[in-house]
Amino acid sequence: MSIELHHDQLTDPVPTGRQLHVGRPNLGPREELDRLIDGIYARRWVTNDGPLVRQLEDTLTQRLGVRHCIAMCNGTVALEIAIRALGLTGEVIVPSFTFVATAHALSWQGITPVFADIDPRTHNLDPSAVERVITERTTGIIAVHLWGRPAPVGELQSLADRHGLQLMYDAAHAFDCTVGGKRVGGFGRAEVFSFHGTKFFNTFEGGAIATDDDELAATARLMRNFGFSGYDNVIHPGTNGKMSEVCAAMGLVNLDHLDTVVKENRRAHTTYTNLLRDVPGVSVVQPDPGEAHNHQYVVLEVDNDRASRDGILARLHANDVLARRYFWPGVHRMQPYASADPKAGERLPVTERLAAGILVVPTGPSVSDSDIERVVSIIRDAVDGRP
Ligand code: T4K
Repeated sequence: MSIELHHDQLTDPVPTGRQLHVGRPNLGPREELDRLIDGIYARRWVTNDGPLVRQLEDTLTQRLGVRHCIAMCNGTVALEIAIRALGLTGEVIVPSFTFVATAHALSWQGITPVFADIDPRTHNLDPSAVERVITERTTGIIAVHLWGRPAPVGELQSLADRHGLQLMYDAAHAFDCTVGGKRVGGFGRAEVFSFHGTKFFNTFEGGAIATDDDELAATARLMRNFGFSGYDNVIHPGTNGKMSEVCAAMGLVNLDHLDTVVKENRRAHTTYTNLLRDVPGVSVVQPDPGEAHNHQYVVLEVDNDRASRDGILARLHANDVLARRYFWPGVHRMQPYASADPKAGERLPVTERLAAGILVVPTGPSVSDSDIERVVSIIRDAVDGRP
């Protein structure tokens, strides 16, 4: 396969230091982190199942209401380990409208991701579309709780049970979100979180597998540390998926301040919703009522018949607002998937339409209401065709 490298002017603007970003890290107080780092220095224990990682795992296990939470070096490796620990092979059904890691975690280990279309309202896997692509090679489904909105967990579980398939979740966006009042973390055989710096809850880099399955948890723990059971006893294939102590320290600090982050995220979401209400062709995606939500992303849906998503994006970038068109163009149009199945788009009409119309705008505690007023006035000018 030949590798095509290119620099896209629209999505790779030159950094100026004045920009408003999507994905600004939420960092808890420096003094609290310093105190934990002092302990790391005192113990001279920096990784390999250290005390801060264990403390983080215990805290997360309780918070998520699951039996096990296994901290990992990042969400992608956590996905790879969960996939392998579940014994998935052959074909696994995933959405294409997601970050590429969902599919890469499969193809990296020789499993074929098969893309199913999504629900136009929720942006999550549509169970009937999933059912249409099941074959005799299918062994599982990985659903994504996109933007933190939980996938249809009940319908997907009955579908998986009916066809004898494994079901797991990519919960990278859904920390502290609920479905039917129950926190994401305990659905399917396993749920995988990302604690990357850009996420609602971050450990700089990090991730975790949450599960109620004792055997799966034990296997994942072995796989995370090269399959070691004791000092020189390797009893399982494995890799290096360990979280470091400094990452766990950041996580422990950040966990104590998530209430403030969610309040600020909600404030920003409400401000965008109110200010964009009368802008034709642009709407703010709303979470399900009555459920807890982290509001990590403010997602705009642009109706390209009435406004131009890419026109708005170019105008925002020209004004130092680094909005993102996540998850353009859809994983099925990325390599190696585009070459493997060039016609996949024909069975993914909703994915194709949404990928062309979504815009994610800067939010979070570092984005003030007056920043949002500025962002919205740029959007309004772009839609109205004003220079
Ligand atoms: N599954 C799903 C559904 C995911 O969304 C992700 C990750 C994964 C799995 C895999 O989890 P990890 O292996 O990453 O734990 C970013 C993140 O790197 C990625 O974690 C995330 N999803 C994805 C949605 O966003 P990029 O390629 O957009 O990153 P980048 O470098 O362009 O940064 C994004 C924005 O954040 C920019 O506006 C700059 C800003 N930023 C970023 C960093 C790292 C900062 O302001 N400070 C920072 O330190 O992927």
